[in-house]
Amino acid sequence: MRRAVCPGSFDPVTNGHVDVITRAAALYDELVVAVLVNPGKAGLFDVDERMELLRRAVEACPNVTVTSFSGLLVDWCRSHDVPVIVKGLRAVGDFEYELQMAQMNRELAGIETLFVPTAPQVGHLSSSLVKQIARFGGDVSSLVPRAVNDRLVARFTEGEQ
Ligand code: COD
Repeated sequence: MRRAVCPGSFDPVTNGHVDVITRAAALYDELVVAVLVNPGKAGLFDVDERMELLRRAVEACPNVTVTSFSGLLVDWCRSHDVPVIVKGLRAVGDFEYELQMAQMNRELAGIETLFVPTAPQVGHLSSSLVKQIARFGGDVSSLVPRAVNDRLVARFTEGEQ
């Protein structure tokens, strides 16, 4: 059974994440999407809400499951017997940071990293840009799954905080 993990903050999931997850799911028997629990950084959405939005976004992929993790990613990989991390790569900025993490994760635990190059139509997307646009009333409906758009509109336009 070939297994891999797609880790991230996913605050919230964007169409860029969905593209990477969908393509990675086609390469492995089982793909786990793992949301980082970071007590030092409050996100816009809490981890349960991020996981719920992710599950809805990937419901067409039967071999994808969604979970959360805290601490070192390689410790999670070892304890769940997952030997591969999948990351999306957008631009040079991503590459420098991701290469460093990939090398470190391999040194720490022998875990390999597979990089999936972003699809051109979603290469400019990031959760932080999406939040910034939505916060000021911009339309992000073409950038995120529908449930995420609805949730962002509820948060920012309809005053739910
Ligand atoms: N197109 C393609 N890929 C994309 C896009 C897009 N438009 N947007 C995001 N991605 C990719 C990112 O490159 C990343 O691979 C993934 O999707 C998740 O992105 P984010 O922004 O939601 O998540 P990050 O980058 O904040 O997640 C960082 C981790 C949680 C993976 C990292 O901090 C981590 O592993 N933390 C655990 C602690 C640890 O082990 N640290 C030691 C590392 S050596």
